[in-house]
Amino acid sequence: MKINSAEYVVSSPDFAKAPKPDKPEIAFIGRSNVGKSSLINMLTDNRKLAKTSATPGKTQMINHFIINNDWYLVDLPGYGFAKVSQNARNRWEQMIENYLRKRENLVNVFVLIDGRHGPQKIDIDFINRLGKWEVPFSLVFTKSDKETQRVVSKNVKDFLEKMRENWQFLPRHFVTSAEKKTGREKVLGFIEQLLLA
Ligand SMILES: Nc1nc2c(ncn2[C@@H]2O[C@H](COP(=O)(O)OP(=O)(O)O)[C@@H](O)[C@H]2O)c(=O)[nH]1
Ligand SMILES: [Mg+2]
Repeated sequence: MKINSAEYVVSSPDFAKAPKPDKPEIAFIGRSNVGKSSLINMLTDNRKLAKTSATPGKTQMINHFIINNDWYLVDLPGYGFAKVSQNARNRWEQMIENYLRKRENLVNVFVLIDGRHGPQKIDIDFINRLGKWEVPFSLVFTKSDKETQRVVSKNVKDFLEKMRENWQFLPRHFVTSAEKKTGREKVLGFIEQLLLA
């Protein structure tokens, strides 16, 4: 897919206040600092679209961008930021669960996983909840330039192995680097397929 335009639309505190669901929507989520903003900027070829933040966990809104005047790209607030209160965490849970379960134009969620590490419980738990809610998702292993290919491949393999404990079918997965633009064509090609389906 060629990206002709990418524009910020709005930030919403909950799904009910998000834009009218009149276009297909692809969302991105993951642990704080996993490289979500960097990936969105890399995919859209826009260095400032999703603000790459040095203070993780700060943006607690559902952020809508419109791509090619045709579909919405959604940047969801990250999970697993240690310094937020239980209260803020509960609010996040509620907002995310509502959005993921009720957003009628949601086509797919990309769950970002830090490719430098082995499987983390927090990511597996989140994915298992997606399963319970029957939300379609794929995996993106980020920051692949920060480790050797061998280590990243092992991390991916171990993650998928871990998923097998709960899942009969494994999701599509991609390996990316925002730094090196690795995986850009594959992810965009997959989004194109999703939008055609
Ligand atoms: N080397 C490298 N660093 C990355 C990559 N993606 C993100 N980062 C860095 O990781 C940190 C967190 O990235 P950010 O996109 O803000 O993460 P977010 O909190 O998930 O939105 C920043 O310092 C980024 O520069 C990548 O693919 N390669
Ligand atoms: Mg971010």
